[in-house]
Amino acid sequence: MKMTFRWYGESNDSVTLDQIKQIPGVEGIVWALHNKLPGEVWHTKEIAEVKAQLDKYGFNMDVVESVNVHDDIKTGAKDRDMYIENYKQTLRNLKPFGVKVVCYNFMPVFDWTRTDLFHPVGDGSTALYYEKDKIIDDPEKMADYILKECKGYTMPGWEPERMAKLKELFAVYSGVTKEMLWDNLRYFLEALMPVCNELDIKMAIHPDDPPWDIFGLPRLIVDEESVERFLKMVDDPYNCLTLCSGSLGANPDNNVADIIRKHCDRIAFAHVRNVKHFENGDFSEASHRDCDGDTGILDIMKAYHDCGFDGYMRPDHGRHIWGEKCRPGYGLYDRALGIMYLLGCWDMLDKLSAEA
Ligand code: DNO
Repeated sequence: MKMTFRWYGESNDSVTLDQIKQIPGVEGIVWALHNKLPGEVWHTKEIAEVKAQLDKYGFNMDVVESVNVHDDIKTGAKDRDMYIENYKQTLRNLKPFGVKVVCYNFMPVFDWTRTDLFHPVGDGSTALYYEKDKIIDDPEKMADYILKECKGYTMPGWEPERMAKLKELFAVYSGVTKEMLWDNLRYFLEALMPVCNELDIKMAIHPDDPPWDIFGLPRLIVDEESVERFLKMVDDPYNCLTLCSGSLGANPDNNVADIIRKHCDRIAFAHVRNVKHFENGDFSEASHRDCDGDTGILDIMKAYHDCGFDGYMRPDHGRHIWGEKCRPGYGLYDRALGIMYLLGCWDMLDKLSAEA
């Protein structure tokens, strides 16, 4: 397992590379060109700038999160082939920098969705929160809230220029059924796989977060059955998963450790996050410690270890603790605590298996 840490880039993150360097065990930075809109080609010169920043600290840039997918590809619109060609070109431009895994998602309109970015946890800290009843019929109200509360940071998937066109986006997706979305995903991946094989770059889809339909929009990667359908649909070792325990774990019926055991060879990138469920369907994000949530972090780490997982892992969202001012979910402190917990589990599992 190779431990990584997500960083949004110079002048786009409250956390510095200097700070990340002091967290034990981090080998690589999960990065992206966050100024790029979906569909734009990432140019070599821009990638080289990030590489120079990471090189100073000896971090690799093996994992990109995310190269976002243009809506024309998701909806199967007439320009999709042009955007797929752009995507291929971006992959070609990433190759010389050692990139091995590209994370992306196929969620219509919204990326991950929460109703409260700073919800009190009860110990003085706050965390991202999802209140089911707030996600019923008014996406614009929710988008306004997110844009107002995100403390000036542009959050991936919630770019103001996209949110300004929310009505148009909903109109574009209105005729797209779940089966059409599956077809468009297959079309996209079948076009990319030869290039991924040639470049040795894995495409790693992020599950839908939350893992159910919202605002009448279909969501695909939501449970074991859909994960299986996805992997079989394009049965290629370069068609992989970003297995996000928090996204899948938001549905109490999903057993994330079981999914890992079943599909470990196709997991290129592991997001480890803990979620606490409430009876009415709401959920709160929690510390990475197993007993603080319901995701089964210990079972998850054991499943990865038993399978000999040698892909990339990162702690996922953290709470906001000790008064830290940061991007929602992406502060330094709680994610650094998360890494120490995950590495603590891993080191102990290594020791136990060496002694066995
Ligand atoms: C949220 C993230 C997601 C993820 C994308 C991948 O914090 O886990 O935004 O990066 O869905 O494309």
